[in-house]
This record gives sequence, C-alpha cells and structure tokens, in this order.
Amino acid sequence: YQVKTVPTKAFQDQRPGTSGLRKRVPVFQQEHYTENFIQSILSSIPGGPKDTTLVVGGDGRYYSNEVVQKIIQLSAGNGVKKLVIARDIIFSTPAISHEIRSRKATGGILLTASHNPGGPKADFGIKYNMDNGGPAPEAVTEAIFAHSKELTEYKLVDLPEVDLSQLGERQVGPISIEVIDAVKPYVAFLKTLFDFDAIKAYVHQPDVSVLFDGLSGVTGPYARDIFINELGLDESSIQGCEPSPDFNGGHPDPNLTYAHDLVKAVEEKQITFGAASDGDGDRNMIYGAGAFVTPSDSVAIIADWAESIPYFAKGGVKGLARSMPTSTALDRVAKAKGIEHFEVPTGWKFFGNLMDAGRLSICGEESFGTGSDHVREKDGLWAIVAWLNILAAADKKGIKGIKGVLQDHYSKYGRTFFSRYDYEEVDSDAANKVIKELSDLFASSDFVGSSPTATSSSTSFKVAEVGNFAYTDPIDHSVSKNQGHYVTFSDGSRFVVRLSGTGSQGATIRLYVEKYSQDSSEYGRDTQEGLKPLIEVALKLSKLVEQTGRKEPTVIT
Ligand code: VG1
Ligand code: CO
Repeated sequence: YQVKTVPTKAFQDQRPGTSGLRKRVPVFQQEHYTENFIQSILSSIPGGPKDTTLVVGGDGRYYSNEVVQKIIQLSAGNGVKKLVIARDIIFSTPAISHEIRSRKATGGILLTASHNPGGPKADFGIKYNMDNGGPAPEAVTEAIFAHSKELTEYKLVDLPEVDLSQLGERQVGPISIEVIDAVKPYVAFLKTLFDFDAIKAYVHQPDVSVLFDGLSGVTGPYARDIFINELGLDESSIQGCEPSPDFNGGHPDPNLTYAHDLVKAVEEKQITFGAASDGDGDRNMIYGAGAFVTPSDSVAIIADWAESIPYFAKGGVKGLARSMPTSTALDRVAKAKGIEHFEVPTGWKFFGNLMDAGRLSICGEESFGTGSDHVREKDGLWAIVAWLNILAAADKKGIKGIKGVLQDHYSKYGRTFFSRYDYEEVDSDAANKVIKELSDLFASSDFVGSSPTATSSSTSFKVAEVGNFAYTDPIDHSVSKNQGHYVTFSDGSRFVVRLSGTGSQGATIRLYVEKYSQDSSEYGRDTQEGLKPLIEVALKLSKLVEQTGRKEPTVIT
C-alpha cells in the first residue's frame, strides 16, 4: 500500500459548535470538505494519530457510509492502528462513549447531527471524542478549527470499500478494522447500573404500561434489546425502532412538538410510562398520560431518588451539575442533600472534567439531556431506565406513577416553571442585534434595580442581577466566555438569551424563562400561563420581535 498526499484548499467554516461540526449534507459533499475536516481531527489528536485506536459510529443518517469509508482511508493514511466500527454504523452516542472507555481507546469519531433531520438536503455532523469518552474540550475543538483553516493537504491510502455489515476483525491494507455488535455491550453495562429485577416486576404490573419511541433513530435496536428481550415486554411497547437514514422523514427530537406520535399514542391509550429518544440516542423525553416531565425537573428528581439506583447506592453521589439555562430545580436538591453542585455552559463537554475529577455524578440540560458519570455523554436510554427504576422504587412507597413522583417532588421542594422558546433560522444580523440590545441594556447604570412591567398583567419584576455568563473550569481553569445573557429578578425568576451553536443554517435564538413557586395552589398550573408575564418582559427588553420580525417562536419546549 502507498500513502497518498492529496493537495487541498482550506475551508474557513469548519469551526465545531456546541457538539461538533454540523452542516447540510451538500456542504459535506463538496470536494475535499469532509476529508479536510477528518484530517483536521486526526492532526489534532493529542499525541498525534499514529498507532491510535479510534471508535467510529453514529446515528446512521444519510451520507454516513460515504464518510466512514473516507475515515478508513484517511486513518490508514495517518498511521491509525485500528478502527472499531459499529455494524452498519448504528452506534448511539452514549454507547460510543462507553466503548471508548471500556476499550481504553484513543478516542472516537461520531457521525451525527443529533436531533436534526437527515437526508440528502438535511443535516450531517462529525464530532471527536477524547479517551475519557467525552466530547473534545474547547482547546481541542479550537485546534481542529485552526488546522482546518490552514490545511494544504491530507493523507490517505486508497482502499476498497469495507463491508460494514459483517462482524469481526480484518486487516485492510495498513489498518485493522473491527466491526462490532454495538448494542450488546451497552445493554449489558446498563444492567450493571440499575435494578432490572425491580423494573421488570414494576412494568409487568397490570396497571402499568410502557411505550418507547425511537423516532426512527439509532436507539431502535438498543430499545428492542432492553424492553423486549430483557424486560419481556410486548412488541407493542416500542415504536419507531427501525433506524432510518432520514428518520422516516421526521424530526428525531424528543419533545412535545416533534414526538407527537408518542404523545398522541400515550394519551389515546392512557399509557402510564411513555418515553422517546433523539436521532443519536443521547436525549430523552419522559411522558406519561397527563404527565410531562420537564428535563430540568427530570435531573432534579433523578438526583433526589439516586439511592434507589444501585450504581449510586454503591458509589454514592459525588456532585450534581446543570447547564446554565437549565432550571435551578437541581440546585435545591443539592442543597437539601448537602452535595456540591455546579453551573456550566451549554454543552456536555463542560461536564467531563468534573466527572473525571470525581466531583460529579448526575447532571442535565434543559434540552432533554440527562446523564451521569457512567459515560461521558448524556444518555437517553439511561435516563429512561433510571426513571423506570425510580418509579419501581416509588411504587413500593405508595407513590404512584410519574404524576405521583412529580407531586411528591413539588411538595418537598416547590415547583420550578420552565420553558424555552426557539426562533430558528433567523437572519444572523438580526440575532446579533438582539444580543447587542441586551449587552447595551446591561451596560446602562440604572438597569439593575429597575422594574420592567408586563403590560398585559401589570406584573413587574425587579432586576437583581445581569450578566453574560462566563465559566472557569474548576479542574483545568480554562475560561469560556460569552455563554449567554441572563437577567435574574428579585423573586428568583430569570430569563436567558443565547444563540444556538448547533444550527446548520442562519441563527437560532433561544430564550429560556424560569419561575419558582412554593405556593401549592400554583403547582397544577399550566406552564405557559404561569410564565406569560416573564416572557413578555424578556421579549420587551431584548426587542426580539422588532429585531427579527418573528411574532412567534418556531418551537416551544
Ligand atoms: C443544543 C442544546 C444543548 C445541547 C446541544 C447538543 O445546543 O441547547 O443543551 O448540549 O444542543 O445536543 P445549542 O448550542 O444549539 O443550544 V445533541 O443531542 O445535539 O448532541
Ligand atoms: Co443528540
């Protein structure tokens, strides 16, 4: 075999965002574009690519096979020793994280655009994970970006297409390719974390029913193994469990808008436990008949019930964390239990250092991401099984179903109302103006202490604190600035505005609002009603509607 050096021209738009590089498929299909980015990743591996072992897989979306074949050729050209690839590339993000860790691999390349639609005109994504199984920290993603801007050539070995449907290890030119069953080891691992016997007994109770929706993403085969093979549930307890390159034409995002098939089925059949996961398997939604669990509540409740989960009962809960826009429900659990807790910027890469240092066990994001230090990614099926484990334990205490657990939590801690408004594909200049509007406001000397009013209800809020969130990592002391503008009011409510780092077209503005209540007469209230005055104030202060021309958000979660 012979290593070929291919001259190329650098692209200037390959900066990884919140979770890797995400672009439309035609962008990745440009000549050299994908090769350049893979070369930039390989060149940025700490210690270099030579003699490394990399785990490769993804959600199986459109264009995955083409990209894996390129990864094989470039890896061979860069002296990578071995690639561990999932059969048919179907490898959930948390399962890749686990595989990297259990094999002590050098890292992994993940091919996914998560919850974004797939197909010839839709999204593709590439991201690099480190030897701890977690997303590359900013120092590495910035190194990848720096390489990509200056690249003049890449190295490959011309190799025949590798058949990824056949399990087993083979030598392909200079590189070893091992195609693995990516489902079995992950499910076996989950079984060591949870009380599967208790869960099995719980889900077979006559008044308990389960419905999981894989949204045609990567989790289908995993869910089949867990719900059908391990828990012995009927075939009718899973849907959307055939992975599809375009997610069956859908939007594989587990929220009330995009998982409507699940929501509808749960309500129609009065299913007690419904759940869904996103395209690459790291997000989750928990939804039982008449009971939706917000992701911010979900992580707080998992933390509160941690002792019922064998993994935490054995190892203890070392610390808790949430991303900045996530509601403060988790903080109250941390305080009550006397556990250290952290607020980090948006994106799972910020949890890794704390976990590696043994200071963080359970964490979550408002964006339907929940997880623990069992891996270094958020983990949809983990969260879903955690909830089943908690429901089984709660049931023994006479607390019935999702609703019972929520009510019990609110009565102990109060209720945090939370909502996120997304304005997608907004003109970038307009989006920047919204941020600038807030920056200017924060800079004015009389804003803190002022009392903006929501005219429709004449509710006013006194501004207590404002800022553009910055984070200093407690472990490596790296600083991440510009992570979102927040306004906290004197009653503890707040709103946050930030620009998405995962979009592939235009800008997405995210507005997060939160209000805390200890008034039990409010606990049953509709979230949107309860938050209305706050949203009005946030829109007024940011001039969002004027600047963007958007009267309504694209999605409300
Ligand atoms: C979004 C979410 C963030 C999440 C990220 C990746 O990022 O807000 O919480 O970590 O997606 O999730 P942004 O920058 O668009 O707000 V996933 O499931 O794409 O890996
Ligand atoms: Co995802």
